[in-house]
Amino acid sequence: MTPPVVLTIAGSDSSAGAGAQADLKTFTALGVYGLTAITCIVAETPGKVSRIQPADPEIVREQIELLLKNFPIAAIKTGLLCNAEIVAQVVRTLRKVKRRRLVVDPVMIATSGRVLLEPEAIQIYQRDLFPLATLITPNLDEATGLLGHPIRDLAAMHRAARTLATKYGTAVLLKGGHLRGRRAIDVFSSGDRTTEYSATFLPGVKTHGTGCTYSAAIAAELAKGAELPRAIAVAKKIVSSAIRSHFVSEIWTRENLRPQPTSVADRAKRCRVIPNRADNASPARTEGALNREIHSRAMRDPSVRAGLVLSARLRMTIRMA
Ligand code: PXL
Repeated sequence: MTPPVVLTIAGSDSSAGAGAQADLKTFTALGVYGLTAITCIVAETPGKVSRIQPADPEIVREQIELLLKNFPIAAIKTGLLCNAEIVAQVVRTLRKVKRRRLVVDPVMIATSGRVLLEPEAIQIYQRDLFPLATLITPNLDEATGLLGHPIRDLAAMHRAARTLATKYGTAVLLKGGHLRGRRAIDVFSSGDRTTEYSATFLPGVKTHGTGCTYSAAIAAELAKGAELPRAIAVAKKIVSSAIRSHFVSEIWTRENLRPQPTSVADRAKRCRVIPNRADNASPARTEGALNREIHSRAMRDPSVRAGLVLSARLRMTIRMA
């Protein structure tokens, strides 16, 4: 059986945590085949955009049209579209798509706070792109920009999601991660219904590319035939697990850069893996079991696997130095 095909129209993130790279990793993890139409090249590290080079709008159009003609694309997502000309070109090509399943992530502001879209481009989003979408996925900053007033609590999120759904004639998933409560709650509105999607908020994790991963996962699930509410529920779980695993991955990297590991109990405490009684009986086994536990946990998550490769490379470099 061939896997469903999903297209992302997005920017390239050199640090590969966001943008088309994050989308592709998510598609692969969810068992769909990912295609890309690149809109711009962003030189950046997590949290710091250095430079953005837009692609020629014509090459953006050509990538999309070529892919639409040659692949059975089951769902599409848009990420960073960079400027007004590219947004307009994307709208023109997407209007021609029949039976469109389109997730629009209105990437307007980077996590670092950098504004990524000019006002003219935002106007085209609102007038032309949003009405073509199956779902739009603004975060609180983006929704605040679209509505012109701040959204301070959950009740205001419900009102904002409903208003945006009516205003643009599309379903809305308003992401509330930025509210900084004990739960990370998102509000879905499709005009007639409003649903909350909730997960534990993990403070202190530096996130980069979670919005991209979230919308890519929704598009992947839609391509597999899921209805919107189910696609969002699956995607929310994946993003939360990626954020949790990222935490494990950071510890893993730190631990493996240590020249002399400390005691097993100490290591276990730091790794938040409590050795079981049988392991306690034999320190040598505990060390190995602990490593295997951390490793197998991390290896279950593809984004963490990338972190592990990086940590292995760092170790090699340190040994060679
Ligand atoms: O996370 C937003 C985002 C999306 N796409 C690209 C980016 C960024 C953030 O910097 O670089 C390409």
